[in-house]
Amino acid sequence: MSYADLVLLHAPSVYDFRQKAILCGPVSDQIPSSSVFEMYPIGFASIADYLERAGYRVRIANLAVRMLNNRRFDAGAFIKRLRAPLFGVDLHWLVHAHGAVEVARLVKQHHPQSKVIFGGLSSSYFYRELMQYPEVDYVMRGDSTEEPLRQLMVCLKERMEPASVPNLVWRDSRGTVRENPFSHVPADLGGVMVSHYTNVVRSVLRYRDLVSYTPFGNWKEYPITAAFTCRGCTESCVICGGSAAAYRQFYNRDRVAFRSPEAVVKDVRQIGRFSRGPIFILGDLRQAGDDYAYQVLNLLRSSRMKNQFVLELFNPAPTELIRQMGLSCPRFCLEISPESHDPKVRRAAGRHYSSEDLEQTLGDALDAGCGRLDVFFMIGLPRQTPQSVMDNVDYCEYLLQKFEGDKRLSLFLAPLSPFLDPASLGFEEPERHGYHVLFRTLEEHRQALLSPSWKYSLNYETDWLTRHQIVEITYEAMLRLVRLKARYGNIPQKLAEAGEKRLQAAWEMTHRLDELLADGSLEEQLPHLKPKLDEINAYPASDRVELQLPVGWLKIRPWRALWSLLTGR
Ligand code: B12
Ligand code: SF4
Repeated sequence: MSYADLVLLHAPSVYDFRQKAILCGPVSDQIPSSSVFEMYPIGFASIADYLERAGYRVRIANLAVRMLNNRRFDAGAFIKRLRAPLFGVDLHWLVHAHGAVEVARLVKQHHPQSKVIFGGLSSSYFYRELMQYPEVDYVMRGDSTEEPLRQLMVCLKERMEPASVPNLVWRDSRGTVRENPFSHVPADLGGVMVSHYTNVVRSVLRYRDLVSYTPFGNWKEYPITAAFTCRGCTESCVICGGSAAAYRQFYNRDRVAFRSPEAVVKDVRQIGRFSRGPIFILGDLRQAGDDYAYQVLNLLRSSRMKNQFVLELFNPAPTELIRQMGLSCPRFCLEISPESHDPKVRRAAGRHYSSEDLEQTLGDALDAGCGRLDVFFMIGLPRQTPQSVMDNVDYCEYLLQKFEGDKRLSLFLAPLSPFLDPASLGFEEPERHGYHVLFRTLEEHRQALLSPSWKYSLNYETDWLTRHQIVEITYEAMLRLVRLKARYGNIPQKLAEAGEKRLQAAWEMTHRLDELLADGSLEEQLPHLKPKLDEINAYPASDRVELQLPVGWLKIRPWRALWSLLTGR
């Protein structure tokens, strides 16, 4: 197998998920990944692009997708065949706490001479604890690790101690853990993500390995991609580990760093060369001010791209901006997350706007010709009671009536799961926000992921909802919502039936697991339940199916991609 200077590995959430008997629950229904959380951070592509431009060879291997798509795929044997002095493992999302450390263990087992580096937001949060695992040599902190990594590559090549590499946590020759200053937090992102999508296409061809670069299980059927507008966030939602408050306190970022409108639209053009799938412009465009938002929209308009765009709003927007979205991105899909129908709950969760303003924006989006309008509500918020969750479903019906069952209106409700994010205000100031945090350490979260039911991996309760109530009300409310959508014709009857079947079977299984736990026979019975658990986990999540935008038959354009690589056009 060919040599690389750095191999970036993405682990599944639970390393041996194929052997384990776990009821996953609706933890990932609203993202393209499955409960294996097989999507790797886009930062991998950015790191690879930056280091390749500096003359290094970087290879990405999405082990999670490979394990998911091929039940016989042997991750250990695959890792054994790789050759590199440095292996990077992302622990960006805490849901990978189990898999990431196990993958590091495999790397050390097969390549004891190679170094292992961790990075991502969760690594940056748990860096001290991570350094206690013998399989972790380095942790690189922060949301912008491209340049510090380049400096580390130089040190490794020159056999120098990395004492001057910013953001790096490492062990010196006496085994003492050293924390270098966390000083590389750039405000200017001009030097990164210059050609990361083109670089991915080039690497797929170089290593003849599309699977390892595939972002999630069925990406070839549904090739959604994303263009990033920034690093950080201007908002401070209580449940979010990527909020302004979290970035300030844990990731040393005082201010959001924005990419220029030109850079964002350049990404979009790069994507258009190989994909006709939807493109998600991540982050509310108004974060950098209204001018920025209009500039991006104007550039998108002049790009004349045929791909469908997904845009997001953090709070209601003026009618004129939404009209502009419709003009620049015909059939655009708009996403907004009021979290709760109840303004008191919404405010307690950190979103300060009225339902009237929300409804005005929803109406404006439909009038502006949006192709779909996704509205997300959440379970597990401060001040939210079981009754409030059920009232939220009633509010969904009210919206369907108000907008006359408009088929473009898609309403979603899901639990905050499996974890309340570390670094979020809820996690850091639990009493203030009514949270009870059940696990604090990385190792506790690692073990929690192995629980037989998602109920026991939840790392929180609230003053208003126990874990048991979160699970019960989730199934009750989600079932009612599926039926409601079917009644209003917002989802096809068949999809509703499949969704209902999945929710009902999973709900019953949570009760069965509780009974077995209570009578002390869970451990003995679990292996017998595995086939049933696998079957339930494999039922299609109707929310995920509903979230997929229609794509034409020619979704990926491999020859066009190859041509543009060869010709630079
Ligand atoms: C965009 C986004 C997504 C996109 C991801 C697109 C992608 N492929 O990256 C989508 C919508 C799919 C998503 C999904 C999820 N997300 Co999200 N997401 C975000 C968001 C809004 C922005 C992240 C971002 O802009 N990154 C910028 C890119 C360029 O950087 P990056 O990928 O992070 O990589 C850099 C560094 O992190 C680091 N790095 C990363 N990996 C590695 C590895 C090594 C070895 C090194 C050295 C460095 C390194 O270096 C990179 C380059 O500098 C943040 C919130 C925020 N404001 O930050 C939440 C956030 C990261 N997501 C979060 C969560 C919880 C999730 C989900 C688990 C939610 C769920 N239950 O479904 C899923 C997981 C999906 C999966 N893996 O399958 C939490 C994470 C909290 C935590 N600590 O665990 C955050 C903080 C907030 C939130 N609640 O949404 N998410
Ligand atoms: S959840 Fe709130 S704080 Fe977190 S990234 Fe989204 S808007 Fe920002």
